[in-house]
Amino acid sequence: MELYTYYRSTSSYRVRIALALKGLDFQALPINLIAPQGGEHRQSPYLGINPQGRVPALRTDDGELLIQSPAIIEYLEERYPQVPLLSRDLVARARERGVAAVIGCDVHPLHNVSVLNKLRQLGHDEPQVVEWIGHWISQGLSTVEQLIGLEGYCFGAEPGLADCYLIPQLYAAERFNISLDAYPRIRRVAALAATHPAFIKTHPANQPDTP
Ligand SMILES: N[C@@H](CCC(=O)N[C@@H](CS)C(=O)NCC(=O)O)C(=O)O
Repeated sequence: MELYTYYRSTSSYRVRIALALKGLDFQALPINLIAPQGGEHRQSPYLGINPQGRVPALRTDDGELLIQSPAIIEYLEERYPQVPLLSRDLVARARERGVAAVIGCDVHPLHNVSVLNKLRQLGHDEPQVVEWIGHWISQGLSTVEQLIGLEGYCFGAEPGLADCYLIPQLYAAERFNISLDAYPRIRRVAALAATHPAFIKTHPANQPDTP
């Protein structure tokens, strides 16, 4: 498989974690979102891969191109069920997907590169942009703190879908200097992930395009 990725893209990071947890090999094809001549994601040939101009995109073993991290992760879960990311229990699965959706639908889209650039274009200065980011990430983490379990990863002894979303979001929180002091459960999950080979391998500091 080939993954179009950018080292600090949290959506790409989610897919990298899912692949690594499942023990699946892939070739990383870096797409530079902040290239000086304009992001590679907004230019040919990448627009031929993903007309939305965003990462990640996955080329499967069968040569099919997939976009959108939730769809890619669901594909991996269904195609390679051996190491499941979701519980068997229907209600538990819905809760795990709920945490993923808080982050993937309600937090990350609000601090995406293009959204922040639009705020700047509309005249918001950097302190306002920073306040915007902090507000939405803190609100999302506060929600997640109340949804996840009291021990282990988000939902138990093994990492799963919710962890694929949470750990990249924590990387973004750190980038934007957002304190995790108020979230002891989340800090516990972060500490566990920091020692897990799949999370170490997929961390933005360890990618082929890490500067
Ligand atoms: N919902 C999409 C979001 C993808 C996305 O927004 N990716 C970001 C990087 S994390 C991106 O490519 N941003 C480029 C831009 O906003 O111009 C997914 O989960 O794959």
